[in-house]
Amino acid sequence: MNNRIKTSDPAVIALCSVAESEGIATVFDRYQAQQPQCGFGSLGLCCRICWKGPCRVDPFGDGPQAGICGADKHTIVARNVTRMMAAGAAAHSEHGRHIALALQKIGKGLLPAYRIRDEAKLYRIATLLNIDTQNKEMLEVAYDVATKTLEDYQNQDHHKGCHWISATLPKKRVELLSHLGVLPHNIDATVSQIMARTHIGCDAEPKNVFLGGIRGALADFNGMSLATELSDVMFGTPSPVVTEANIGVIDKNAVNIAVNGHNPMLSEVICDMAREMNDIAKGVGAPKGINIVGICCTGNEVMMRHGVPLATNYLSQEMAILTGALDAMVVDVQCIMPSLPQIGNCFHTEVITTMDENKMQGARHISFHEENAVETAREIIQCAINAYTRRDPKRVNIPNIKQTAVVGFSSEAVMAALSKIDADDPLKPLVDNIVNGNIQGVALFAGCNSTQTVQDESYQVIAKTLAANNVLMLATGCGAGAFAKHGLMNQQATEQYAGDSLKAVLTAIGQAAGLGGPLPLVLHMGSCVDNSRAVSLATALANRLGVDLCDLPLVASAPEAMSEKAIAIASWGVAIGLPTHLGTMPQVTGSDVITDLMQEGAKDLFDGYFIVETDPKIAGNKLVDVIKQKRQKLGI
Ligand code: SF4
Ligand code: MSK
Repeated sequence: MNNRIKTSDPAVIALCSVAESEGIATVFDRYQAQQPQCGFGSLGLCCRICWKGPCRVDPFGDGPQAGICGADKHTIVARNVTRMMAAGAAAHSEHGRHIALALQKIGKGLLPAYRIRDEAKLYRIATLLNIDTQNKEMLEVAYDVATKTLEDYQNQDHHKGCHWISATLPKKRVELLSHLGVLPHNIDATVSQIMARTHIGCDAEPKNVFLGGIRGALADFNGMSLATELSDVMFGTPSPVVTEANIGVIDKNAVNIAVNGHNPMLSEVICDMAREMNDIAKGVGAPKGINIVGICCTGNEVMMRHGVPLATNYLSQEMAILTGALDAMVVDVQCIMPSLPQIGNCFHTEVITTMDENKMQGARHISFHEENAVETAREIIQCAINAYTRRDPKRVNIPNIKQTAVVGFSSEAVMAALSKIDADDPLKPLVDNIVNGNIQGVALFAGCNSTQTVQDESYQVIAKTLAANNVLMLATGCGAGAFAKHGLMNQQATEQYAGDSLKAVLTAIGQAAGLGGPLPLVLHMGSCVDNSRAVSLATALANRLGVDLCDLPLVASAPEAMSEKAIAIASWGVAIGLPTHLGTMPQVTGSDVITDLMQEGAKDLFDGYFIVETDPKIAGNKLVDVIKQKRQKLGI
């Protein structure tokens, strides 16, 4: 591997050579250009909260030990990380608000492009939220579910927690969080309060600031839970589907359109319209018509619901354009590199922004609103078809690298598979196999890609360690993308890497569920907003056993955590009682008060804690040890 190109993905390595020969800078070049990165920032010791700053605290104790206002290193670090959690909560919760508002409009019959695709789930959610469904039409129930959901953005009563947290976490956990004063009552107010309390001259008690951040992280959980569940109602609850992943899914004989970002509102309609417009693409000379591929979490959304192949994950999104065969990249929100239009301009690729609050210099903007979703999707697809006619075949270079992936394991899909073994008590086979040790524990992989590590490598190393130790694995977001691209989300991987007892269980369930073989080694649970799916499953397990989440042999791992959303996810993971591994260094190590709080302090408060370990081999072993300790404590 070229040391400059920090990836384990052979397709990325191949396309970086194209970039190099064409003189195009990629994320890896910009990473190099940033070296050495600021030590103060890396430790979280730089404050830019007011214009007297920036202020920096000397980590070696020789220089200044406080900012101009007097804030010390602990306050500065606490404020910085807490604001990150608020930004993560805002991102997921804006996504959720968009979905909830759309469902409310569907309930009023105002969005003809959309419909309720999972009616049974709508009614289950109504029951969960204590909504009376007697004598109501389905659309009325949809309206009521959306309206009650939106109360989580509006409630002003501090004594009433958000509906979705109360409905989705075990009762014991909700009581603990309430007792600790970290249960959000309103997503927007929680984010706003964090911004207010971290303004200059406000909350300067580091632990108090950090616990305010934890409340923000729990607001993040609330926002993502409602986004996930209501998306299922509108677009269908995922069930297992076989597809492919990595850059080889781009097809030189088709008009290739990549959907990138997070929000499925537009990409769902693009998938529908692509089928309708296929012949137009053939008419301009693309023999295979239109080929939709996914990137990042919009990619995960359409992959798990429609089997749309995944081109790549976050860090390598530029590579899709470097194939010379991508005709359009359509982006919505979050984790979209601002470099894309520049690279698109080196080829014929149309980079199209679609959300009015998320534009990029140099991109074409086609404004998306649900009311005109069909027209917008058609305009975008036509734009891609036009671009195809400008494609230069001599510059097409698609590495033939892809892997089979079986994706779409929503918690409902997992329960459905288990019910094939025990229809009366679907959780029993899982419980029995955890108790008898065939499954030692469960690990949720979440999070991103980061240039701090070698792209996708830690995911693979940790997963192979856990698999050999009979740990059942779930994955979301760009972690799921990594596993799919590297062939760890298929049945062969189970045969190759699972420990004997895990393999036997995955085979029994897979056979019973009609997959003709074992379940994949790592179960794909969706996009990063879908981390709540794993919590639903864990809550069902905890409720079944009458214990709290922290009592179960569950761990979480974010080997390449990078975004503010990932910080928020990891923090609520800790707050709900999960030992949570970070494989990248969080920007908090400048304060021992905060690092202690994230480890020992959090353990005392939540029975969950952060494990920071950048070496994936050691991290895998540490997670296995944590699972063993949990089992011992449970007496199993
Ligand atoms: Fe400096 Fe205080 Fe202003 Fe931060 S808030 S920049 S530490 S003066
Ligand atoms: S896209 S937040 S890099 S998972 Fe969900 Fe991937 Fe992380 Fe963005």
